[in-house]
Amino acid sequence: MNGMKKHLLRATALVGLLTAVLAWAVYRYFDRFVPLQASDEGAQIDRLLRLEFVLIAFFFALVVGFTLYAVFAFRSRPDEPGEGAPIHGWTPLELGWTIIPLLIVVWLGWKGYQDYIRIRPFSFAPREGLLVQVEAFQFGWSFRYPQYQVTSSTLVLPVDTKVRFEIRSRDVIHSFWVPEFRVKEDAVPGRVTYTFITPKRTGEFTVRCAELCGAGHAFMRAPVQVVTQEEFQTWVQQQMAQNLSPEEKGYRLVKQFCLSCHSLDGTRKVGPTFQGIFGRETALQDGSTVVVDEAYIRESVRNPQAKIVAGFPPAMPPFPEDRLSDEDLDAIIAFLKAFTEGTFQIPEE
Ligand code: HEC
Ligand SMILES: [Cu+2]
Repeated sequence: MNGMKKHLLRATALVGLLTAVLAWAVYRYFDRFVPLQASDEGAQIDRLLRLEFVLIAFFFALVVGFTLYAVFAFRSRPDEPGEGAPIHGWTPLELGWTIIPLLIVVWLGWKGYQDYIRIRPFSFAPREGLLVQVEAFQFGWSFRYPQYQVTSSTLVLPVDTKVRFEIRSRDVIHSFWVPEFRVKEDAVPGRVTYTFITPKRTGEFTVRCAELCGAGHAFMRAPVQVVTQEEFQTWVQQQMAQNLSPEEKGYRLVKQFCLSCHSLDGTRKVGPTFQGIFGRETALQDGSTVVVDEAYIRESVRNPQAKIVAGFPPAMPPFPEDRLSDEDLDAIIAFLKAFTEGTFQIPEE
């Protein structure tokens, strides 16, 4: 029995040593075996994965350590007769190696579940942060930012901002996956799935489809750019400007530059109202009249003193090109025309 104890001690020491070396290697080299970690959610997932690898290292060492030890310590020697005494069941050991792994697996399942609901809450999903609607199709991706009415084929995200993704599919099942963010979520036709990602470093990544969806599956990629929050705002503004119709753009400019003196609802302010302005006949101070057309508006903006409306002070400042480009002026004219004709609805704000 004394010999048995000695063997057990030595084998246990070997298992301990192997576990320590492997666990050290897991921590030391983990980063080399996974993609760059670029989101807060990814940090949680990596922590759990590392813990699992350490447990795996232990069980690997347990099996391999005892086996190796037995192979060397109990190898057959020339002077030894036949086999040793047979060993039959040992209930405490069998119960032990059933119950302990069971507890470990349940514990890991519980930890995984906690991380899962922290990353992707089931109910009362918070709507704070940025919302991005992802649409998957054979074979590509489209990203819509409903808060800004912007649609893009590149996924641009501000760093350190919690982003809620609403994921849809136009045709078959796809799966939204950016390996650096770790999180993955299926795009299922007829359903809206969702997930959350908080990018934590700027850089360029790639969205991949992680569900075999047809011949072009391998090419179903889209660029991801994580940028600073200021860069994101600039990008959104640019996209919004590109998306606006001339009338919308004109309306914004008028709101910005003109509505302090002109009204849209017929009210008389410092200057005449813009209500019904296009094509209206205006009486001028010098007794003549003029019909408001493009040329007249252009002149009124660039050189307001040229013609003064009767009954109003010559109080309008000129808007030279460095304040209002020709393009801006065209947009203003387009707006005033559409507004007069009733084809432009003032957006509610
Ligand atoms: C500081 C006040 C002020 C601002 C700002 C201003 N205007 Fe005026 N505007 C006037 C006044 C006063 C008149 C009437 C006297 C005149 O004709 O100069 C006028 C007249 C006009 C007229 C002629 C109206 C008519 O009934 O014939 C047009 C067109 C016009 N403005 C366009 C604009 C546009 C477009 C902007 C913005 C880019 C603008 N104004 C900004 C004060 C202003
Ligand atoms: Cu796909």
